[in-house]
Amino acid sequence: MPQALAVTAEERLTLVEADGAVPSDFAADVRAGLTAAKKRLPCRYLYDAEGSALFEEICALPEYYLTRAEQEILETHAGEILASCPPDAALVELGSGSAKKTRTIIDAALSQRSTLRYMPIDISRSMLEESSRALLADYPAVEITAIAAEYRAGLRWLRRQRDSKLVLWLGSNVGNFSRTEAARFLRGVRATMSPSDRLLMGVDLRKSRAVLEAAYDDAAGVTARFSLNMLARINRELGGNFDLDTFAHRSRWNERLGRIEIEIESRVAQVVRIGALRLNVPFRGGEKIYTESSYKYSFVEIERLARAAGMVVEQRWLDGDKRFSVNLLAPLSG
Ligand code: AVI
Repeated sequence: MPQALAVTAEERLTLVEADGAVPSDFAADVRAGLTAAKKRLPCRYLYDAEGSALFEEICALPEYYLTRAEQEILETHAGEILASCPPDAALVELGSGSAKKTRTIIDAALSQRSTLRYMPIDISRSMLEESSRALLADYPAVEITAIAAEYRAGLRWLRRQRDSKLVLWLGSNVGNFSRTEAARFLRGVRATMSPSDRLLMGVDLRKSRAVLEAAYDDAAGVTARFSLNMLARINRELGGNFDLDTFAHRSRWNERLGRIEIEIESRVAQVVRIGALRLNVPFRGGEKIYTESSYKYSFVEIERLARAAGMVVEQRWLDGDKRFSVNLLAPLSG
């Protein structure tokens, strides 16, 4: 009797390290940011293992409605979303992280077809491996090509692929880009798309100051710990001596610019030593380090962003409270 060929999870996983990525240089960026006249630290450094775990906690906080609202939309409309894409489309996910939300889309896809190719792109190789193995264990009909890369290198890799695709960019990750950077990045995504491909983008909406400021400064203080982890990371990796009790997390809604602005404020005048950089950083009492922007969008701003990237919003879905949007973007011809 011929033996059944069991395809193992290992055989369904391909890990690609996209080449040409410019490795980010934490030490150089910390030096540049903390010696600038207006101190700043890039938000991508919030996500070491500690920060990523804290971010997962943020997503479950009562005040941080974004994750639940997006999940509600995906659960309600996944079938409809997939019906708007080519039936054989591979699923590409930008910044896949733990890929929890992706399961909703995968479930819907597998209720319409027998196999699926999933291509997560994420900077964290360990997170990619972990989430891919978890998915493979649960979905025997899924094949994964996981790309360990920064967004830009990931897009270069994607340009060389021939599969038709639905690209997922969820979690309002677009919000951590300035509006100009977001348009530039989406032009890069557009360049990987053929006419029938689609981009599904989760975007947080403009809303009241009270709701927004609570979402970024929760009562349990998890967001504050997430923010201050940036300083803890400097202590761990660069031999800094930041005393976290002398710094405070601050977040504020800037209505004119449509963004939450997150800063870390030194409560006192002090000098912090960063051993590995042979650097003393003086702080005035009340002086701030700018760490993160989280842009919010109106419908018009989303449409403008899509246009600026050579795309058009084909469909849009909202959660019941109308706080969050999931948008299906199609490439404009030409
Ligand atoms: C990852 N990103 C979309 C989050 C946001 O809402 O801007 C990051 C975050 N920062 C503080 N809380 C959440």
